Amino acid sequence: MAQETYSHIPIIDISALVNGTNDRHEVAARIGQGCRDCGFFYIVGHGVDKLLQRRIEEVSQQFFAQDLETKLEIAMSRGGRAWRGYFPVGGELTSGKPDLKEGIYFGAELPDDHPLVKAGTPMHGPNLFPSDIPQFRQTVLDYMAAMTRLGHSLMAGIALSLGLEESYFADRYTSDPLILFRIFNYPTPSRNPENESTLGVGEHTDYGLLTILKQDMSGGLEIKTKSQWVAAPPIANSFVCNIGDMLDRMTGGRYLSTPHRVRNLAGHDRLSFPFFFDPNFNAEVRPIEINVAVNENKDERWDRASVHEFRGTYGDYLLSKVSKVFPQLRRGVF
Ligand SMILES: O=C(O)CCC(=O)C(=O)O
Repeated sequence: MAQETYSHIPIIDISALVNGTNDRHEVAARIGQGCRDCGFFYIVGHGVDKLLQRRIEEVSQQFFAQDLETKLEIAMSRGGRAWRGYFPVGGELTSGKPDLKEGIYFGAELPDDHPLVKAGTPMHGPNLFPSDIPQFRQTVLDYMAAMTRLGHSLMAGIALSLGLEESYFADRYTSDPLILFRIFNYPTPSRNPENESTLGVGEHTDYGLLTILKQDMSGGLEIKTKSQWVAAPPIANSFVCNIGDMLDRMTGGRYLSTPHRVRNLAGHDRLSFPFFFDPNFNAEVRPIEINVAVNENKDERWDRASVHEFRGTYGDYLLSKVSKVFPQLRRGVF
């Protein structure tokens, strides 16, 4: 049972980082502390337009309120190798079991004649947008642009927190980041859950560098710190940030990729908007310091896999993960 506390999760005002003032070094130090202590932190003072946040909520509510047949007009099976579009409740298996959520996957909007798309690179291509909600497309594109800017600022802060030059990640991994954006709708678990998981998202860690999550006011996100599940409840106009497996790998386990899950106990649908700011698909992900003692935790990890033993590009890592959570789509994509 999760405890109703978020005392372990720091709330950090990042305005100095966003504005590039001298105080950003203190902000960076607080971020570093959060990454080491629990791998999660809230941010406020981020400067993301409130109207844009309201718009993304509104178009998402409109989308999910439609009947299944209409939503399936942009089904993921139509997104091909770009891995985009809608999946219905039970369509994603985060930790081997169907999640109690429906959602839409987006990424950088790339035209069919983009070289990476022409080359058939998985996870690259055009998005699928509903045709009957006029503001949907532009709102999602505006939101992804705002989150990408925020991701660059936060990664500069994370670099400073590690004693690196501010542009460390941008220079090596994120000048052209792989961005993934998801909109999830979590229905209320049924009263008779015998054949149904009550978990909106099963226990997992995120795959890349940094996740920036907007959640509505329903609650339900839980994180596992020191084997104990702790609630990460909503705080108005904040985002929840957490680091992923690649930053855990790069830092030799000093910055934690912490397991988390979602249970919607609100009694009504819950909306969330995770944005993943990750290394370029073709970037080989290497430890920041070679020969440093690695804090290996594969025996405690949800997937019993070592992020430190992994060798290869971020694309290799990502594809090995997503093909497990969407097994029915795997054959069409690879
Ligand atoms: O919906 C949430 O609050 C979290 C979603 C999540 O954990 C994920 O997409 O990795």
